[in-house]
Amino acid sequence: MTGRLTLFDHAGNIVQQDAEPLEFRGKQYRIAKIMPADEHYFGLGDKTGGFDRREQAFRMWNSDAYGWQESTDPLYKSIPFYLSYRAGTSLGVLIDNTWPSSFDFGKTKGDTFEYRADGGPTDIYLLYGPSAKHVLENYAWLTGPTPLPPLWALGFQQSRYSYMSQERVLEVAGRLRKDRIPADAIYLDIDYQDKNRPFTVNIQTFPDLPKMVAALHQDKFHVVTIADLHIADLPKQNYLALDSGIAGDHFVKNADGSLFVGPVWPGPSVFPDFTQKKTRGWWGTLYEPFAKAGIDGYWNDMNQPSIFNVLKTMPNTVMHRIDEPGFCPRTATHQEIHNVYGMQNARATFDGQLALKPDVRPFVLTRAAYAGGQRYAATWTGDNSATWNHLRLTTSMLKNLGLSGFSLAGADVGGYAGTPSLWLLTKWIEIAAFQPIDRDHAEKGTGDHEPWAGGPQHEAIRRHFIEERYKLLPYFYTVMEQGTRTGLPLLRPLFLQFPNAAADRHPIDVDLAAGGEFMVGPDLLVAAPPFPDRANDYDAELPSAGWYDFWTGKRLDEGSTPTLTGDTLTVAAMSTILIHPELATLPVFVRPGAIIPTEPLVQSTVEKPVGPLKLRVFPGPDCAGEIYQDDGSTFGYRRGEYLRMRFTCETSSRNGDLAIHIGTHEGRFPAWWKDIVVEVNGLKKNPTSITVNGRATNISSSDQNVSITAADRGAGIEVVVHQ
Ligand code: NBV
Repeated sequence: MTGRLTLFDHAGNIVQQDAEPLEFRGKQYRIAKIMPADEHYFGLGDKTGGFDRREQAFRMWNSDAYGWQESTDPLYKSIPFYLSYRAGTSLGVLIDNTWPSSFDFGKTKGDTFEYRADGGPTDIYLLYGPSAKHVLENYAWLTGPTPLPPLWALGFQQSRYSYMSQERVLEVAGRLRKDRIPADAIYLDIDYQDKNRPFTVNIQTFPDLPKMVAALHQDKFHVVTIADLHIADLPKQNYLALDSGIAGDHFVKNADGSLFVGPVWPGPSVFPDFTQKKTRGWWGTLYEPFAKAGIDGYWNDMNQPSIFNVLKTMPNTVMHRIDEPGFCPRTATHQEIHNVYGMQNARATFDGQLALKPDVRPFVLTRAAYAGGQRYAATWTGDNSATWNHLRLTTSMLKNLGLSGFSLAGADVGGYAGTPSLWLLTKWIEIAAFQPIDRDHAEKGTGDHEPWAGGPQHEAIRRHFIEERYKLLPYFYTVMEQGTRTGLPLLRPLFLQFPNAAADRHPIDVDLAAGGEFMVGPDLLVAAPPFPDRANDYDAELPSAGWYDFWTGKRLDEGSTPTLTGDTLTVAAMSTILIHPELATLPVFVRPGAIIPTEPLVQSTVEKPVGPLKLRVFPGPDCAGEIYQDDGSTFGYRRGEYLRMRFTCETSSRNGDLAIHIGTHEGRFPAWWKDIVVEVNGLKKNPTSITVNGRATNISSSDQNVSITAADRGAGIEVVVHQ
């Protein structure tokens, strides 16, 4: 027995093979696997260093990485899941071991993957696709999908460390409305608290939190407050979070049984023992006054946990108690629990919200996480910097987070540390408008970051992109809902959607020409510049022929912009286009065969759109689309209060007519619209007529597209564009 594993597929091909036998040294062990030369590796959450993990090594130890740069590792999360990808075939590997460990994808030994752990019980799951989509579906089945978020979480969010007073919060919110920048959430960072003590309010600067929240609700904002886990060690001072925690024995202890105390923002602090069910239950109750004040979401920061000591966290010897159904009660050292501590914190917050408001979908934002943490919280990439390089890094970080189960993720827009230049902030807002969490956030002491910073010229561009996001919300939300069933993330790499784009079936995202690209759902491709600070022209790769320009609706191979420069990868279907970057524009392309639902502009998701649903039809192969709607906040959809419609289209090979099928209304949720505008893009010539359910109808046309309006009674509509 060597403990050496070889995995075959049904046809007898080797899928994965250990390079050397399992090796043990005391509690430590090492796994070594062969890395075929053409295999690529993705996942491990938002670790930096490029999209493909090949030739890189990473450590799993959740760390407060303020000021992190491209080479910094470890960061805030440990997600020990990766996909290997070779010629279109993918295997998912989850090494479920919470202990400190490392993944080395051939950095030390060119052709060998090495996993080392300092110890720990380990379950290894090998999830064979063979498609990457199937791997993600299996991974979601195993660790849980990202749940359907409240709709407002997909809106624009405004934050800063910190808006220092109630007046300032209202002023920022008011300015967003006055300047007509659509927005849905505003954040309160630690300074709203009394001396940085979690679950308190500074009544000097926030004299009436419920009143402020009510005013913000009135103005169609949602309010998210930070709620860190370090509880100030202030006995006998009527600090409820501490007193109730002590009374319930909810804090972690040193090996000698004394309370572990460590310094954080509020001074000496104690830390909840989140691996106990009863402690998570107690933690949830601390939110009650905030829920009563109307707070809509919570932000769990500093949960690596961060401590201002030499170790920057708890010593390994601190003891946690594991006590919950399904587990044998025992104690565990911090060394074992560290990497799951933040996830258990987010879990306690999420479950607490459900207990307080059982019919409201919770929104939690967490900095630390472990595999499966997506069940409880959205996440962000921590304290990034206001530099062009950090803007560039967001793409690969968010793609890898999406492949690691976290569909709801973002990076601080504009960069946290430092003040962005005006163009950097503008470009960041442009790109982030297409990323799942769109939250503008900044560190204390930095210059203004809000969309109006720098004057009306920049504000107009930023507004335009945020507006575009709002019009696309039906599409974003539909893709999020699909993800709850398929495990597919909103922001995704191209190879997930187009595994066969290249002749050798390599993942095209690793090509230089695709360096800045990402997909939003199955149909939109954002071709951000691979180096956004460079003014040079760049190539963007499209995974098949016939793509459309999202902004104009024109088919690329027929329009004048941009130039096709040929076919670099010998695949007739794939194309490379030359893009001349402009600071005020962002190339976005649409898959031929997409039908994208869009809505009339609103200033907040609280507003019901006024006007028709617009379906943007981009004829092509596998033509299909969908819209999913519900009340955006409750679990009513589980009781049938949702609306789903499916769309397809096909072009007749006989006469070139384009038939568009608009499905019936499924579910009981009422549509906001009465009419549907069907906009058909990329027609080669003007149609002779368009019929709706067999009757000729009025056509409006521009030089890019033709559209018709049809009444939607929910029974299905047939539109035929006669050529
Ligand atoms: O709560 C203050 C900040 C917060 O704004 C930031 O987003 C977190 O990542 N927080 C870190 C603690 C301060 C660290 C310097």
